[in-house]
Amino acid sequence: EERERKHEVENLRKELELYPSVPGLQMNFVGGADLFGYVGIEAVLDQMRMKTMKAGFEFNIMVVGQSGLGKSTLVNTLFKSKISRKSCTPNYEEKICKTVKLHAVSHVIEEKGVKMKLTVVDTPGFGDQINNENCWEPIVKYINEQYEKFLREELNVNRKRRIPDSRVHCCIYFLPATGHRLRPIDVEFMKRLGKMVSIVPVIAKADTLTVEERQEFKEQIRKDLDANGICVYPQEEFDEDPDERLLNHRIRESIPFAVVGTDQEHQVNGNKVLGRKTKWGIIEVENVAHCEFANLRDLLIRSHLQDLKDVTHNILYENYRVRRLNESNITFSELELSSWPTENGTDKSQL
Ligand SMILES: Nc1nc2c(ncn2[C@@H]2O[C@H](COP(=O)(O)OP(=O)(O)OP(=O)(O)O)[C@@H](O)[C@H]2O)c(=O)[nH]1
Ligand SMILES: [Mg+2]
Repeated sequence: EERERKHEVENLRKELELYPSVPGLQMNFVGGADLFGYVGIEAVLDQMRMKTMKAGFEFNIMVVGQSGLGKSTLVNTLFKSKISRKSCTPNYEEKICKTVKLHAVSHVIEEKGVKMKLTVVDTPGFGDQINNENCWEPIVKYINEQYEKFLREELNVNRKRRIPDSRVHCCIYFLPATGHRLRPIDVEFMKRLGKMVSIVPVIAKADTLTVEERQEFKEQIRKDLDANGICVYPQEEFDEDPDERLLNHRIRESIPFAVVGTDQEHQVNGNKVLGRKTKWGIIEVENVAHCEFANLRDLLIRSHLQDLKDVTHNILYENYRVRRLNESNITFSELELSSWPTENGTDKSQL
C-alpha cells in the first residue's frame, strides 16, 4: 500500500511538471505531500536567519537625564564593554566632556556573521538652568522627528524596500542616587517620555550608595513610578504570553538597574577589567556582584532587543502614525505629491 501511494505521488509530480499552471493539479499534489506527514515548513527559519544575517539590523538607544549623572560615560562603557570590545577601534579614547548638544554615536558590531548597527544618542543634561521648564522639549522633538521621518518614507510612492530606521528603540533614563523619592522633574519628564518611547530607568553612579541603600531606593522608585502612573519598559500590558510575563515580571522586580559607568580599565587578578577606583577598592563594572550594568546591557542587547524594536514599531510608532494621519491638517496629497513623479519623470522630493 505504501509503495502504491508513493507511486501515486510520483505520478502526480510528473503531471504537475507537465501542467504547472493547472490549479487542480496543484491541489492534488499538496494532498500527496501530506501522505508523508512532513512538509518542511521549519526550513523557513533558516531562510529568515540567512536574510537577517545578510541585511543586518539597526538598534537605537538614547540616554537622558540630569547633567553630570554619567550619561556620556555610560555610552562609552557600553561601547567598551563586551558587546563591542572586538569591533572597537583600539584608540577610541575620546575624553568625556560636558555634552552640549544632542548627537549620535554609531558602531557596526559583528558577531558570528550577524551585523548590528548600534547607535547611541547622547543628550545634554538638564538641570543647569535656573528654570527647567520644558527641558524635555528637545528630547521629545528628536523622538518625534525620527517617527516623522519614517512615516514620510513609508508614505512615499516610490518607497525604499528597507526604510532606514533612526527611531529610538529605548531610552535609558538616569536617576540621581539620592536615596530619597523620585523628584518632580523626573516624574514630569518620564510621564511625557513614557507615552512615546520605551523607558528603562537606571540609578546613576550606584557606587555612591551601599548595597542596602540601593535596595531601598530601588523599591521606593518602583512605588513612585507606580503611584505616578509612569509606564516603563517592559510594560505588563504588552506581554504576549505567560512565558514572557514570567520573564518580564522578574525584570520589573529588579528595575531600576543600579549602574556604574567608566572609561578606565584596571588590572584585577592579572586581568584587565572595566572598573572604577573607589576608597573601598575597584568596582568592576561588568561584574554582577558589583553593579547592574551587565543586567542592563543583557536586557537591551541580549534578551529584549527584538522586543524593544517590535514595541517601537507595532505600538509606539503605530500610535504616532494613526495620530498624524488623523490630524486634519496633515495633507495626504501633500505627502504623496512630494514624491509623485513630475512630467519629465523626476521625483519632486529630490529636486
Ligand atoms: N562615582 C561615579 N562617577 C561617575 C560615574 N559615571 C560617570 N562619573 C563621573 O561623573 C562625571 C560626569 O560624567 P559625564 O559622563 O560627563 O556625565 P553626563 O551625564 O554625560 O553629563 P552632561 O553631559 O553634562 O549631561 C565625570 O567626572 C565622570 O567621571 C559613576 O558610575 N560613578
Ligand atoms: Mg554628557
